[in-house]
Amino acid sequence: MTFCHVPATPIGVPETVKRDLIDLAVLGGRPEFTEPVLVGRPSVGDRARFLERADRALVRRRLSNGGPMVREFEHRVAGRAGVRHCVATCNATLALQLVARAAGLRDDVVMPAMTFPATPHALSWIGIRPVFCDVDPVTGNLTAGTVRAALTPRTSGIVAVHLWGRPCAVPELEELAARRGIPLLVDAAHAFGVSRRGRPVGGSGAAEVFSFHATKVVTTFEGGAVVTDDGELAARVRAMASFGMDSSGQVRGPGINAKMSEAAAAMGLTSLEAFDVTVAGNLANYRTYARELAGLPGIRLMRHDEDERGNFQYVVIAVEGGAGLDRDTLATVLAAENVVTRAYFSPGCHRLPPYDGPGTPSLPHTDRLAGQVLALPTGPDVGVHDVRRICAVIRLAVAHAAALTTRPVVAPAG
Ligand code: T4K
Repeated sequence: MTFCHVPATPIGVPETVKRDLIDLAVLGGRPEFTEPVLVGRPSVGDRARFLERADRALVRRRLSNGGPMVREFEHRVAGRAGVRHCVATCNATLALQLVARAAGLRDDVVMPAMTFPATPHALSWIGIRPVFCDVDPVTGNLTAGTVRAALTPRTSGIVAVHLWGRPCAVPELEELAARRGIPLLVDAAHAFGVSRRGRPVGGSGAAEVFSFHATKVVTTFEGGAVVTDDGELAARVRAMASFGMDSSGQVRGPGINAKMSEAAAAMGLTSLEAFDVTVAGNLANYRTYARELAGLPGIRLMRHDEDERGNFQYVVIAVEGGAGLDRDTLATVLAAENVVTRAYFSPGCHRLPPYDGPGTPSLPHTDRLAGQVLALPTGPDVGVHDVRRICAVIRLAVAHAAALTTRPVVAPAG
């Protein structure tokens, strides 16, 4: 197998130990890593297997429109998600649009602002108004309570998000949606392969949507999927994803082109084969971060609950007041060491155009968290040894927080 974790630190290379403030690259020291260590590295699996599959598509000259590899990928995704139906798409943004239309959403839809802009953009692009709700101050996930506070007489649905792949409060949200008589859709872009109390992400609400973007735990280069137990909804989504045509090729209604290609499915099947290895590596990294950052003042790791089986593709910390330095300063310190982080998700979507304006709701928990969160490198190219070195830099930065916030810290170019 060639899809084991390939850490940035080659075996045998001695660990750099930064001890003093002046060792930090942001103040002129040598960068901890010679090559960038990144958030979001793709899990491509066994490249030979991918090339073999891609070649098969070329030989059979079946490149798109529901080819055999797309069908196999859908079957495997449905199996992992424990649902009856999966419609693979060219990305998750279009999948969200398709399922929103297929489920009859219109007017106002409640969703968290603590998410990637794709969640609101997908809906607002098709004329639906995102109404943002706040989130739990600790987990960053929406709750039935925060949704309830944002409902309007025009609310036609709820779009929940499993933020960073940790399942949100689905049973409470399902109950709320049922009581209001509106559909619950779930943006599960981060949560492929995740389960809570044995219930896999995928079968909640009317439908859930996965992303298989390059940065996700399973990738199809670009890709997504709608998963559901509702056969009629799945058939509507499938038709809409192919110009409104049913399986006989007759146009039955509105549609667009959101199909997944065979090349994408070839990647997806190969990446899926690596899923368990990828998650095992991510879990080892997550546990190392948890151990190495434990007790560090003001650095709070976003934890997975004991009853969850995560995919651990996002390791996120909140840089709180006790750290003595803010998130952006820490990100700059890390960037100078060649540690590339991402402020997922900052600012909250309610602060972004076109949503920011006179009617922007006050979402204090979202605003606070958005100013604190930082996604740290993990994934197939990052090993526990790299994580230990990253954590050593974080510890040093926190230990010298006062000096770092008074001295000029220069952001590295690029
Ligand atoms: N809903 C939610 C909650 C989402 O988070 C997303 C997407 C969606 C819906 C929509 O899904 P899709 O329509 O995309 O299927 C990335 C992704 O582009 C985006 O898919 C993802 N969420 C979001 C959280 O992250 P950026 O702008 O942060 O990506 P970028 O280019 O800055 O790359 C991030 C890191 O990944 C860097 O360290 C570089 C590394 N990378 C990236 C790519 C593309 C690689 O190593 N290789 C690569 O090929 O948005």
